Amino acid sequence: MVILGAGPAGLVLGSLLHAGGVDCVVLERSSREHVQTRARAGFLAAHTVRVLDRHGLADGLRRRGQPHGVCEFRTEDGSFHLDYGCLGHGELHTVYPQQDLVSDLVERFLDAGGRIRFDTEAVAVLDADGTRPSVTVREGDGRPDRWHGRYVAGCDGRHGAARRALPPGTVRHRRDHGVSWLGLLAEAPPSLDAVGYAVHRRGFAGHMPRSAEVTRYYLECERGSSAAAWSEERIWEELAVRMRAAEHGPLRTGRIVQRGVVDLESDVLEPLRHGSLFLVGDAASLISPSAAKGANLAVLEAELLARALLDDLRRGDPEPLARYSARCLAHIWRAQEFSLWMIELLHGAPGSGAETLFRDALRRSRLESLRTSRTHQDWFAANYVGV
Ligand code: RFL
Repeated sequence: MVILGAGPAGLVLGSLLHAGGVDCVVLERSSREHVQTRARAGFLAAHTVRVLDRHGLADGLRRRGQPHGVCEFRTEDGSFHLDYGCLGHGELHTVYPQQDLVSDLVERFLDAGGRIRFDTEAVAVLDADGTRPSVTVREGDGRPDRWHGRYVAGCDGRHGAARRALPPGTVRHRRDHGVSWLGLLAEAPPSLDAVGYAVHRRGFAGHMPRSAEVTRYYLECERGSSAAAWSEERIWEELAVRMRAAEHGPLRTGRIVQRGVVDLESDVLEPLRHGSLFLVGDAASLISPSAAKGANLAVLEAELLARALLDDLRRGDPEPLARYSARCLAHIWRAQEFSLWMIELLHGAPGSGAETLFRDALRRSRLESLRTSRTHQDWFAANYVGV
């Protein structure tokens, strides 16, 4: 089995297959240090923690992860808290930085005897429609090589080699939500005991705790903005205005250690299987970070695929593999729908015409309903923490 990519999807898949006695190798383009320090997600759904627990992969997050169950909305009509851990199915998030999860998974996999080839870029997946696919690679020193396996799992993200191997008939559902965020990582303690969503006429601002010393912030910005054009002073000023610090108390500031502009997009491929090649995680579907679902979907899909592969390879039952794509797509579309709902909740429409005013009134009504309706709150909580 050849697995492309050592992100959450590839590492969970590799661990489960290795534990099930399947010979597999993970090919990763970047260095070990790079994948173990790449800060991205932080909010793990209860289901994700259960999957990791079930397979003995949750020691680190059980020790150092923080349970989290409250979000706060700050709007032009006032502010309110949602104690979502006590609503819906009563489930919490665990806040655990993705780079820590990836570090744990790498260590666990290698300790168990698993193989990861870092600095090895997959160039092409060949013969995916047959029973002996292979992957051509470029090693760190530029040397070409080739790996063969019964199956290939493309866990190499949106721009990886797996997507390039799909036949022309593959359906690609794409949507640009027309919104961009400046994503920031600050060496600053969280300013609220909650995830903060600020809806402001200057644009959205978000506050996501990561640890006692680090906080992720988002600022809605113009499409095409350059992250470098924002000085630290301007970032903190803009965050304070949009998060209404004058009313709710000052933000705890610190050095901005990572920044980048994210265009909010959805991109789902269908089906997620082409012969002996399977797509998992961001390679299968890209989802905007508005609802914090990407890493959670990656883990869910990796477990589904691992089980299906074990059924096929160990018990000779190909049925679960045949259902893999449809099962994942059901989860993916639910997550896409909720993520879109969040985007519409948090952003006004540009301009000042009739469409803008209509969408704005709708958004305010949604927020009011979320503030006052227990049914709506339960629905939100179940979707917010679930995958
Ligand atoms: P990854 O993590 O991108 O890993 C793919 C790996 O494949 C490697 N690769 C290749 N290797 C070999 N050959 C090639 N040709 C290759 N091409 C690529 C890459 O180097 C990489 O190591 O994908 P995976 O495993 O599918 O995991 C997906 C998640 O990383 C992603 O969905 C999340 O980070 C999304 N996301 C969030 N998800 C959540 O569930 N909760 C969150 O709170 C959350 N916050 C976020 C996020 C994404 C963000 N960014 C990236 C926009 C916050 C941000 C800012």
